[in-house]
Amino acid sequence: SFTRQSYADRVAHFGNNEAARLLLETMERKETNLCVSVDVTKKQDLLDVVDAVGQDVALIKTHIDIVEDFDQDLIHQLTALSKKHDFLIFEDRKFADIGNTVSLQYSSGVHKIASWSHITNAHMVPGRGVITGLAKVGQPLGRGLLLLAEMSSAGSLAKGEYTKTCVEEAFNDQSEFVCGFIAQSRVDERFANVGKKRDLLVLTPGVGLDVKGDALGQQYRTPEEVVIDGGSDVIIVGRGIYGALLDPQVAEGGSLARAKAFVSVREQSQRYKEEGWRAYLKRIGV
Ligand code: 5IU
Repeated sequence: SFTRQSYADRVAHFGNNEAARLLLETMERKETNLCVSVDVTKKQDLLDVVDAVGQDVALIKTHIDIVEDFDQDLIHQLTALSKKHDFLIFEDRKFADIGNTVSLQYSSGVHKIASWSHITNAHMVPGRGVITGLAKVGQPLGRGLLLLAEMSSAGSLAKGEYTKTCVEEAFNDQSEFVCGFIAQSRVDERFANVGKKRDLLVLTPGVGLDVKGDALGQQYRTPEEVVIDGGSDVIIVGRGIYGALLDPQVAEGGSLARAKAFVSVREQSQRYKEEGWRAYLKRIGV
């Protein structure tokens, strides 16, 4: 099973996918399987959180379309931070249209996602054209695609036959542009018989140590549950790390309150980094 192997040993399994190789190499080099998801709506907050957690992560996940004061300089600065701290960028765009449309959404518009995001993701609702449409743009740039095989939210429809088809499409993607899944479990092992099995990454959101969920259907599990029991390769953590920044006192602009919030952000990102890595070492038997 690939989950018993080290990240370093799995690099060679992704000969046709530069983004996956870079991610695994970064995880090994920095000893972290943490991806921080930064869902904030102001450019400076995004950059400040990324700078604060950068040293602890292998990957930063963005929702670039929620940033109110987005401009090209944000991409410039985000890219500079990814070099400074040695991490990759994952725009959580969740493409879900016909191939022709997603290729335009990926390459063009205000955000030009393919030009700066190493990894993005897609729903399989449209059928396999969504993969070929995105591959046309992303593959020449060395990008990688994750299929949304399962979701962390209550009542998700991504289950059963739907999840199985995602695994089938990933195994059958000859181009190997698909490098893994967003999922809550080792879906490639659960459905190992649906195609020609190859190594794929599993990245898992819905990770938190202190609370069980939020008021809008999010459900959290711990890094141990996700990495050891679930066999996931990357933990994706959002508010569990930058939550202190959402305190109304910080929003009101007190610089002392903001400085204190960033102390908490740093502490939490170190905490999740350590928990995730410890779980991984236990899994591979080190
Ligand atoms: N996200 C999920 N669950 C999913 C998928 C994506 O939470 O199944 I697919 C996103 C939503 C948010 C981040 O950007 O991951 C989780 O943030 P919190 O850790 O703050 O809940």
